Amino acid sequence: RPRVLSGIQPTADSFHFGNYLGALRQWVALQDEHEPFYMVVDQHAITVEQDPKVLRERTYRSAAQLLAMGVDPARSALFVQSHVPAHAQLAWVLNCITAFGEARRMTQFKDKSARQGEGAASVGLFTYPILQAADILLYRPAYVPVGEDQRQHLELTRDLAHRFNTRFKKTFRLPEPYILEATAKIYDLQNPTAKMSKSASSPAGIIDLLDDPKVSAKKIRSAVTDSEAVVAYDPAAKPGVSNLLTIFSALTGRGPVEIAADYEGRGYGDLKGDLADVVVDFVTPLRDRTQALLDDRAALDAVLADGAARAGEVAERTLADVYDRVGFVRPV
Ligand code: AQP
Repeated sequence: RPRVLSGIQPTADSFHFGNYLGALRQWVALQDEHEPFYMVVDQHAITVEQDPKVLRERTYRSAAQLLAMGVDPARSALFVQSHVPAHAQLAWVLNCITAFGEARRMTQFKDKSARQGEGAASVGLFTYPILQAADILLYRPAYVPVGEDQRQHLELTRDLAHRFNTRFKKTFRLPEPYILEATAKIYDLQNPTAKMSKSASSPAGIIDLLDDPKVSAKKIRSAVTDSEAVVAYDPAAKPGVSNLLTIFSALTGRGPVEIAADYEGRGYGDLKGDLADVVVDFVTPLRDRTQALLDDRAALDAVLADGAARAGEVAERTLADVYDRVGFVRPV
């Protein structure tokens, strides 16, 4: 079975619909035919300041949400990044084969550092894509399921893998991004040309999976649309309505154009009301399952320990090859 790998940051109390539809849903779907490694990337989280107590809690909440949405520890190694030291170790080697200018071109760094002023951004935020390359390459995966915003980082990962393979010896597999076109980018409800984002969206623009379902329903009913009052799927001309149709489609398995046709001669209010019901039906059991999982920390710890042991075994082997190939003396 081909391997897949992906990660998510524990930087919020809840994942949002962008995370879920852009990436996490694919994590669950890929389990049948693949060998997955899925991780909560706490080391990425600290590239911006975190409260230690909150970070620890969010790491558990992240793991619980993943299990609640269907990540199955029998088929997937689910682990916390800092539990597998090989990630940081390989990142150092990759740092040393990355050109400064190459790292500088990463648009996510430009966006995120611009918010705090480039001079104040951490060096960790700057080298984040290189740690991400290490996360991926250690497992030699075929695919990396992510949202569109990660495409550039995946390109860097492939460049670094190719460079290492040519400079030393073939060690890494060049991974392919696994990005589903229809849900590659979910937009902010209040600003439907910007991505739904933990750090950039206003609370009204983002639907959290663990929000009170009544609050999520209200946010959908207040989503920004346009003044045309015609329900149609046209992302360029009607980004707000199309985003709602994309979410509706992803949760029901019906096409966005087909859904739009149901609303012929009706207004946006009807579409929003029905979508709100669909979202409430989806998040209500997910919330309950997450809470039940969070109530048994020992069981969560056990899942994560098992995942780290399985991941660590694979990662250590790759790291040993890398250390050997760059010329490090083997410890006796
Ligand atoms: N709006 C989105 N549409 C589709 N996919 C998305 N992803 C994030 N936002 C959207 C995907 O979610 C996965 C987890 O990403 P992450 O842990 O790196 O989270 P993130 O990028 O920090 O999440 P945000 O909300 O985008 O936070 P900001 O804006 O603060 O960085 C990834 O696969 C990502 O593509």
